[in-house]
Amino acid sequence: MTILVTGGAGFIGSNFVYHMLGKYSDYKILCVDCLTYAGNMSTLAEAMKNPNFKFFKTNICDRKAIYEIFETEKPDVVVNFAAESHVDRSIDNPEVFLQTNILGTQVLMDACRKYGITRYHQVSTDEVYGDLPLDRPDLFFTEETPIHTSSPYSASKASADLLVQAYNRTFGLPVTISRCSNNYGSYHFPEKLIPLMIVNALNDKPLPVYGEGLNVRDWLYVEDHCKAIDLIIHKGHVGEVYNIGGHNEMRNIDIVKIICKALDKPESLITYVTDRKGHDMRYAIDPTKIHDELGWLPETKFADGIQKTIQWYLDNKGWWETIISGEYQNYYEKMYGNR
Ligand code: NAD
Ligand code: TDX
Repeated sequence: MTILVTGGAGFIGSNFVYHMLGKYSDYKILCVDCLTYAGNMSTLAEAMKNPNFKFFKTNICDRKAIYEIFETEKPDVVVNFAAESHVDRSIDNPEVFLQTNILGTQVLMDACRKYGITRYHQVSTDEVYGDLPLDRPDLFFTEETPIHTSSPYSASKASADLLVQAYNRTFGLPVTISRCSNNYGSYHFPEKLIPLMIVNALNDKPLPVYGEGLNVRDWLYVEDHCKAIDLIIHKGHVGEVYNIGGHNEMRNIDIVKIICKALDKPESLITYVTDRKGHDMRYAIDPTKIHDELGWLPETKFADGIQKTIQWYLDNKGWWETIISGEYQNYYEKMYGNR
C-alpha cells in the first residue's frame, strides 16, 4: 500500500506520517508539502531516515508536478492535510486560503481521477459548521448540521468539502471526509493558542487572550485524530463524512491558566486583547457516528495530553526557537503589536 500524505511537514500531517510509519512497516508513505511558513523539514528529520518514506517539495496547486508524482509513484490512497490553517491569517489575507484549500484540493482529486486511487480522504474541520451558543450546552455538531461558515478559512474548507462530495457524486471518486475539533500536541506551530501560550510563558512574555477568553473549543490530542483517520481510510464508508472529537470542551482562559500553573508562571502574564473578528463562540462535536461505525474513541485525557505537550515543548526548544527567531517575529508584531 502506498499512501500519499499532503501537508506532512505541518502539525497534524507530520504526526500522521509518524503514526503510519510506526504502525505499518510494509506501507510506503509519500509526503507532498511545499514548505510554507508552517512546514518544517526538521519535523520530518526522523522520517527522512526511514526507507519507506519519500518527500516531495511540491505545491498541491502545481498540476503538472502533482501529475508527475502520481504517474511515477502510483499512490493507492491520498490523505489531504495540506492547507492554510490559521483563522487569523485568513482574516488578514484570504487569497492563498482559497488557492490552496479549494483549488489545491481540486488538483489532487483530478490527479486521483486521472491515475486512479482506492481512496481520497479530505481532512476537514468542525469549523465548517460555524459555531454554537454558550447558553445551549445540549447542542453539538453532527454530520447533519448545516454548513455555516464564519471566517475565510472555514469558508475555504467548507468549499473544498462540497467539491469533494461533488467529485464523489459526479465522477464516482471514492472519497471520505473527516471533520475534527481543535487538535493539540507535538509540532504544533506557535501561532495557535496552546503552543503560543506555552512558548510565550516560557519566555515570560504576555499571554494574549482574545476578548474575555470565554470562547469554547473541543480539544483533542493529535494522536487520537491520526488514529481516527487511519480507521477511516481503512474501514470508513465511501462518500461518508465522519466527525471526530473527544467531548473535551474548555474555555480559552482556563487553558491558559492550566499552562501558567504547569510552568509555574504567574497569571499576571495574561493580557486581554482585542477580540478576533467574527470569533466563533463554541465548537462541540458529537462523535457518535465514528464510534458506532468504526469503534473509535479518544484515548488521551486532556490532563495527560497537555502535560505531554508541555513536556515536548520543554524538550524541543531548538524546534520552536528556530521558528520564533525568523519571519515569525514580523507576524507576531503585525498581529499582536498594536492589539
Ligand atoms: P499546519 O498549518 O500546521 O500545516 C499545514 C501544512 O501544509 C504545512 O506543512 C504547509 O507547508 C503545507 N502546505 C500549505 N499549503 C500548501 C500547498 N499549497 N501545497 C503543499 N503543501 C502546503 O496545519 P495543521 O494544523 O496540521 O492542519 C492540517 C489539516 O487539518 C488542515 O487541512 C486543517 O484544515 C485541518 N484541521 C486542523 C485542525 C487543528 O486543530 N490544527 C483541526 C481540524 C482540522
Ligand atoms: O493568541 C491567541 N489568543 C486567543 O485567545 C490565539 C492564537 C487564539 N486565541 C483564541 C482564539 C480561539 O477562540 O483561542 C482559540 C483557539 O484559537 P486557534 O488556536 O487559532 O484555533 P481555532 O481558531 O479554534 O482553529 C483551530 O481549530 C480548527 C485550527 O487553527 C484550525 O486549523 C482548525 O480547523
